[in-house]
Amino acid sequence: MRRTIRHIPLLGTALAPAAAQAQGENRPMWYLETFGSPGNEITPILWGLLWLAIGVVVIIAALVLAGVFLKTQRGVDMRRDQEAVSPPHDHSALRWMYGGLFATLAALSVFVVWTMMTMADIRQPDGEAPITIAITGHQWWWQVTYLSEDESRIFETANEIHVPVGVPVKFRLTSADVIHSFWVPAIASKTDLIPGQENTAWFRADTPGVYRGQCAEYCGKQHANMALRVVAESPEDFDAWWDMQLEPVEMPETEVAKMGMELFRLNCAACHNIRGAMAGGEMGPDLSHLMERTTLASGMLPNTPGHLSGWIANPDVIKPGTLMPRTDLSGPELDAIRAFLLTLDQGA
Ligand code: HEC
Ligand SMILES: [Cu+2]
Repeated sequence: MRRTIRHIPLLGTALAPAAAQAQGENRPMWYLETFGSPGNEITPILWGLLWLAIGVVVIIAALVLAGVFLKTQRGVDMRRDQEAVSPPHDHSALRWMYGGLFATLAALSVFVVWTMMTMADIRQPDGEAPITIAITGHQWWWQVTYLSEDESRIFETANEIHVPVGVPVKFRLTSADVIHSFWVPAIASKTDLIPGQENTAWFRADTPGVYRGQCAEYCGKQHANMALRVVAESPEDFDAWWDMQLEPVEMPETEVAKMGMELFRLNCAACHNIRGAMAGGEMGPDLSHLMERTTLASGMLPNTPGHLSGWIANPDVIKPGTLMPRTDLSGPELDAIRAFLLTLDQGA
């Protein structure tokens, strides 16, 4: 028993998949152990409340048991002594009630003060946050815009958010349709994305890795499939990734990919933009450098040629209710579009 109790604070470490321990590995939705701020400041409160709750249950259970047993020993035997049917008031019982009230107030006051101090502490990052990312929630994907004072360095991507480790990043959060909520539990708490309003948040990832996030406010049929990934990498890798995003995509070389590009322009560009290749709409995710993303459809599918084919042929079968329509293209036409999409890698 003692062993079990001693290990409970380490549950976070014990239960997380072993792979997550290695540097730069995938980390699942997990909030008992955090890898950055403000999660690092908030998680001790969670553990504190958990231990408090466990303590309350144990103490109450002990008191109830004590009450039961003490009562049997001291209790009145009504069969033998009819006079004692209503025992005299025992005012000493009040001591227990006042004691309990005081203990509750004291414990909760500690948590109120601790929570308020933590809230004040995490309102702003310690120091400058040099990077600002605007995120717009859509049913059911994340539009991600990297902002910069230098307009030529602004770009857009979707669903996968790269950040440098050790550097605070600010977020400006809004929604294009209904209320969503931005949540990457291993690094930060939730912030809602509300249509017509801009909320701000920040976080700093301290350990390289890929952290799974999730929309945390029910937003319709595919809410559960509105995942996101935070890729925390070294500042050098992050800068290289940003520079890569600014590269225009290479024009397709093969005949089939060229045909695919034309078909894309006709059938898909109304909703999808590809920087440097064609100006497109904003109804769907920006597909510039699509092949540099590891997943499709907001974390639903690994980004492989097979899944890409399946998705563009029949998005509604994979993600029922998705706002990407099925197009009436023939097999060869879809193959051509896929050949074009597969060229959207690092670029020149
Ligand atoms: C009416 C707008 C619309 C049209 C037309 C459209 N799409 Fe989409 N597309 C979307 C939306 C919305 C999503 C996001 C779906 C989701 O994740 O729920 C999406 C997602 C995608 C994705 C996944 C991107 C990612 O990073 O997850 C690909 C690839 C894609 N579309 C390709 C295409 C191709 C190819 C065509 C043309 C055959 C096309 N789309 C036509 C709206 C559209
Ligand atoms: Cu949602």
